[in-house]
Amino acid sequence: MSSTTAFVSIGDLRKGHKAVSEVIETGGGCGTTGGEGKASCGTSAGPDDMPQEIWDKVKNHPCYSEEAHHHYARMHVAVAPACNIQCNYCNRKYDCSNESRPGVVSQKLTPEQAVKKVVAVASEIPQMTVLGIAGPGDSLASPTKTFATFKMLQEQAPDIKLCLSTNGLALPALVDEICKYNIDHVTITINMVDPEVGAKIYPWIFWEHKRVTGVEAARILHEQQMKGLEMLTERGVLTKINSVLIPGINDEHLIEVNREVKKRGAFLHNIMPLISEAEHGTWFGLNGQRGPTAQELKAVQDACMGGANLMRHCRQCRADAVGLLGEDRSEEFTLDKIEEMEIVYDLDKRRTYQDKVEAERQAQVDAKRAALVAAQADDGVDPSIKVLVAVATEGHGKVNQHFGHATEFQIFEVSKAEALFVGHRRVDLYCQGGYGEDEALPSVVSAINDCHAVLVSKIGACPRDELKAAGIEPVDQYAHEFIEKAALSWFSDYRQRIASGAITHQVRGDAQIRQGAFTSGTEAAA
Ligand code: CLF
Ligand code: SF4
Repeated sequence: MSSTTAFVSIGDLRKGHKAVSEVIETGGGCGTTGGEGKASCGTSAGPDDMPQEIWDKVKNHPCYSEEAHHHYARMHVAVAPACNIQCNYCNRKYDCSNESRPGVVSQKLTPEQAVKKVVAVASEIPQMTVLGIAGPGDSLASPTKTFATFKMLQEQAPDIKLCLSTNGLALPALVDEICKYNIDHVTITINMVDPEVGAKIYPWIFWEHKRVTGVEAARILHEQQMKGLEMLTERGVLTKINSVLIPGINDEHLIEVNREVKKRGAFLHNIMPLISEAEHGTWFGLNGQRGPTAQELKAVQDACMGGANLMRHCRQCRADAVGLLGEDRSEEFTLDKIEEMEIVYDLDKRRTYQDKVEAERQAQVDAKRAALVAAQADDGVDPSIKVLVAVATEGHGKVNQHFGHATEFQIFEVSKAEALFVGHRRVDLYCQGGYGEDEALPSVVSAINDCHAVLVSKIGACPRDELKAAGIEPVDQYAHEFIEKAALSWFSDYRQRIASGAITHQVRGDAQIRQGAFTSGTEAAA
């Protein structure tokens, strides 16, 4: 750590510690400024919670702002094929698990093809505000391709924020290059701060032209990750840490990881579930290493509360994902389709559209505030009651999806004090070809069986009955309303029913599902 630099997280700023601007001043370097004052980040923070300069960087980044992810899209371009380490959850057939999900193979692009694709997407999807390079290998193991792409984009699409994800091994040597291209957002995958733990995750790294194995490999990787994080913090780059939760290997250890990355100025910590199936062919998959349940994931995330701020809305995107988090429109933008498109990059049109998005977002914030005021009225019911609510949504922050069309539910923890996004649960599609798929229903119910209610725009009689039988209330009366408002309104109604004696509050059990989708793979290592 530089002797002139104090590392602080945004959470520290709220408590009155040094602001990012001070860190930048003492550490020198390029980039951004921060400011004094209260700041937090958390996934749901808003403009009142952080310095304006930081809010400007995160407000339309769907990963760095939970609120933004309802409205703004990101895209990845797969220009970085190589990797310089081996993770036991990667079998080099799938996209990089720094930022991906299994079972998909990216169309690899040259930097020129990538830039063409970004401009095409930006002209079709004006709310696409962030371009990330996240594989399919490691973005910094192919620095020439990665930075050539960023350089061209900076010139051709200057309003798009640039973002990259890396395992961190090559990071310290490339931090200055990152700053040169105004890359404001960097993700480092950090699964351990103890090389003994690391040796169970990384069999080898490729370092200084040699393959290094075991604890020594993990030690070098750890040192490079910490150094890279410190250097980014010194320069005011917002750095998010992704950690893969591997039960029995780093579950408890991630609390220490959270503490160490907070000390070094990490902006967000995103703890993601490992999925490790034998058919993926990874070392973990073939050796019986399981992924965490939703409950295990939430328990580790909850144990980290109060440390580095947590991101809980990650969708583990593939390395060529396009669209809102949780949706993938990459099939609409394959190279042959782009060739046939008439591409006009109209900055004014993009700005006009984004102004409308901001108006909608403000309406959502206002609706939530009003609902919170109503929820806080004294009703004589235990004020500490907290419940989980599942929500079917297609975006725009609204309850706007049919139960049968949902492939995931957003989960909100609702109390008198807040409606807090705490994760999402992937489910099998219930409605297929216009008919309910009864075989899918038990798995959907079990995925949300720790929730008291499911908010949907519409639901058929059969799933309605099944949900009720499982003790989950199907609710369609808030169709097309903003999610937090709907969740808080339902909760107020729920409390009134308790107050009137119509129902009694029940504590619900755990969801018995594996959470998320995660392994990956990639191209050959260097
Ligand atoms: Fe991509 Fe990552 Fe940038 Fe986002 S994804 S490089 S920070 S623009 Fe986001 Fe996707 Fe999760 Fe990554 S949801 S996998 S955290
Ligand atoms: Fe690990 Fe595979 Fe990503 Fe390389 S490409 S960092 S081996 S997951």
